Amino acid sequence: MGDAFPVGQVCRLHYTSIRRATLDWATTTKGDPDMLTLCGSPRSNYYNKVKFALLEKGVPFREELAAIGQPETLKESPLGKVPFIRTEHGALCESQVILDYIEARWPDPALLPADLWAAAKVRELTTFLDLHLELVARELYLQAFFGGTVSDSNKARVRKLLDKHLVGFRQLAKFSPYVAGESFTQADCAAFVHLPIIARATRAVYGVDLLAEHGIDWKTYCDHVGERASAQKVTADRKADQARSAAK
Ligand SMILES: N[C@@H](CCC(=O)N[C@@H](CS)C(=O)NCC(=O)O)C(=O)O
Repeated sequence: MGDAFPVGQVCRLHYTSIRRATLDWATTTKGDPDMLTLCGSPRSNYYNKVKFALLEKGVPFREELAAIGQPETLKESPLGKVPFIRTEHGALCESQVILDYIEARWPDPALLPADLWAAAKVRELTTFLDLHLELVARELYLQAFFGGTVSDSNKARVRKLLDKHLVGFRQLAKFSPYVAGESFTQADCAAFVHLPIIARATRAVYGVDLLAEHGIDWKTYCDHVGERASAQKVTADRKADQARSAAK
């Protein structure tokens, strides 16, 4: 995934300018892609978390661009956030809720262990990644990626939180080789898309990659996960979307 991963930046530029439009590729050939539409942008890390899971599971789906906070998006995602999915039952937002729905509806291949305790441990890790790492680091994106400024007091507050939360994450994460252990799980769908952007944001704002400082070798991990065909598609689609936007 490397350094060229300005998801936050591209999200912002993109979402203020795009129109809703159906992307012209059907991402899988198994089943009917009309069953599920993934809405948002290939430049959103949460969108890519869901897309990664759909691709891993071979679930047929379509993709549709949806802009943050726009009236059309608010009709289906009440906080105007992406991603959301559209199914024959209606719309559903929140990436982890979506992953759990997908897991229940299309159980094979499983992205959660059959063992209830092991599955809960995977969810614990995903919660750390989404809530305690990414959501906290997100406060830095304005300065890291958008040319804005984060106040010194907010920088200090976020750093204190990240230092605490990264110790906790390190305690839970296995990286052996997957984030929850020997098997690829939902937690990898989150880790693969979140860790690089958190590293970039902290490096941009604090001059240091806080993940690396806490002994988290996210690059080796992402290189390994990035060998999967589904990860390569997520990355390639993100880059293509960024290139399309830059060319406008
Ligand atoms: N908790 C949400 C977070 C999604 C999220 O924050 N998406 C970003 C795009 S990467 C967004 O929509 N931001 C706009 C906002 O927060 O208003 C999820 O897991 O789906």
